[in-house]
Amino acid sequence: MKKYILLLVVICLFSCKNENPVIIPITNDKFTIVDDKATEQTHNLLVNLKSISKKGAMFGQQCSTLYGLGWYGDKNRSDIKTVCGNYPAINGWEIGGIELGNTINLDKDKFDDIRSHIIAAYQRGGVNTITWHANNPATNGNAWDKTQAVNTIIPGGINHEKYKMWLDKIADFMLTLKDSNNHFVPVLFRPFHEFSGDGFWWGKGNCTSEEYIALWKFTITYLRDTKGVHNILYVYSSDIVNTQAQYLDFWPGDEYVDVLGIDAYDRPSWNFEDNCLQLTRLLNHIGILKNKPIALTETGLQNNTNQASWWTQKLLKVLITQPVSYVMVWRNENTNDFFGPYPGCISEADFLKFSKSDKIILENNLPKMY
Ligand code: BMA
Repeated sequence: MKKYILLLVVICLFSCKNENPVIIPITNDKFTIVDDKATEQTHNLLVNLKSISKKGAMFGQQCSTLYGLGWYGDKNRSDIKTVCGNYPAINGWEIGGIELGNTINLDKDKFDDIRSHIIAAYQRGGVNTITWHANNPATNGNAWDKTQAVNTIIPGGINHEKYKMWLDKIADFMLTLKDSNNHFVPVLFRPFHEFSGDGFWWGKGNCTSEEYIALWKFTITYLRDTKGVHNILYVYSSDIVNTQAQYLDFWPGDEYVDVLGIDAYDRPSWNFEDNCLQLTRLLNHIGILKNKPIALTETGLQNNTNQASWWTQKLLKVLITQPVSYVMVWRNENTNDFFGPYPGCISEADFLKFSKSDKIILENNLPKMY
């Protein structure tokens, strides 16, 4: 019976025209979570991520409360909050460098600061997600060093023991994420992102799909079963893709993924509204098949100096038609590398309008997530 309902949904999905909002009921209600020993809060986060998309998309930014344009480390500050009065609902953090035992990440942010911002966001009711631009384990070069490495760290590889020590460092960090009640803070961990492109040593072209899958499965089983880390939801996220097959090329199996993501930035060759809409429709389709929440895990128009209405005319148009659970723009590093709004930027007024849309969820209008 379920098969027929699913088929109906799929037919309905394909028969809907682009301009019509697509609201698709979730019919496959079997709940699955990667870690069946996940803490109650982590479990609740996944349940609520699935349902929040009926209300709207949580909006956020990488490193938003740690720094922004012209400031670093100020208390209770975020460029998003300065522009619209509210903190992001989803907060992104980067732990590249943790594997080396460093006290700062590759962007020179202190892990102690990252930890305290994660805990603070959680205690305010917000959600945190973590990326890992891991060094190349075969060469000790950075994440962009494309020398083949995945085959050296999976079980049987010459750097496998070294990789286990790297994961020990990640586990140590995850296990220090505790609130004042001694509860673990859940995080959405998004390792080995943008796998469909060849930008990183773990991307397509630099490893086979079998190697990537072995790496993904080992990483999860080691953190979960060997190290006993139970405050993680796992996010599988590609770069832009054209087909479902391409998206699922590195798929490790339904039982190894909690959330489906795509990173899709506005780019010169693109009509963002159309192209990103197509992508999120594809993601939504796969999300229904897999019964998992979907997210636009990275997006933005870098250094926007000429599209004053990008937020409402481009991004919002995508978000209002697709049940995306969250959307995150990358960091405001400096005036030559920013993705979010800031006071005085060209899109400030439009961002304020965007933030007031009933489809956009910031920290102040987040339902209880845990
Ligand atoms: C990338 C860039 C890099 C940065 C990395 C990790 O997208 O912003 O400069 O080192 O993310 O934060």
